[in-house]
Amino acid sequence: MANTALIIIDIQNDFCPGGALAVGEGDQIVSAVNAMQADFDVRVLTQDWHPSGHSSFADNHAGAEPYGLIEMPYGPQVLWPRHCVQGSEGAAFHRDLITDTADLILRKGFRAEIDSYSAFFENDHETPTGLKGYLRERGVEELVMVGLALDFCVRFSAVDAAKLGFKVTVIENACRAIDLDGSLAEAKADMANHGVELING
Ligand code: VGL
Ligand code: ZN
Repeated sequence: MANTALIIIDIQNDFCPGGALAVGEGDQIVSAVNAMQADFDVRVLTQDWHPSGHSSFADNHAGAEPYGLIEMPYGPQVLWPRHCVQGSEGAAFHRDLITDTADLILRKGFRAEIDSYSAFFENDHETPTGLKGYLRERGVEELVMVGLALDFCVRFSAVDAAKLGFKVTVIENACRAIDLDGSLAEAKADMANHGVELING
């Protein structure tokens, strides 16, 4: 699949059982994701990668609790437990994930003042990560996405990609969701509205 890239989102220890922001069964997608990798010519891994003072961490806001909302200059932001701190074991990829054959590892969320769910734009929906240019320069037109979490980083990556004109398919059984206050249903509707195909692979 020469013009198709596999985008593997945030399969990191902190999003797996035992991690700081564990997604239920997050580790159970690893073998399915590994099995898919050889079918793609272009393989991109993303890595949530926050400095210690990151504004999405509840403990950087006096009196705030994880999973609350705050207003940021770019809009509402969920406050998360401290996770995926740059260089920490929690930020490392799950140990069984095949990473050696990745063409690109894209890190995101590295600016303290802004979160970045999407692999394409930070949460202001404006600041680019550079991934669009990378894929376009390599002639990629179609994307298959898998990873964590379906209702946050996979959702926003898929919707942004569709808006940019890529044909996007999300493999639901190779994703797991956080499902915070109806976020999974909202994510599915948002993806469908933007022409993202959600299928079981
Ligand atoms: C994610 C919340 C905070 C994700 C990252 O990878 O879905 N969710 N940071
Ligand atoms: Zn994060």
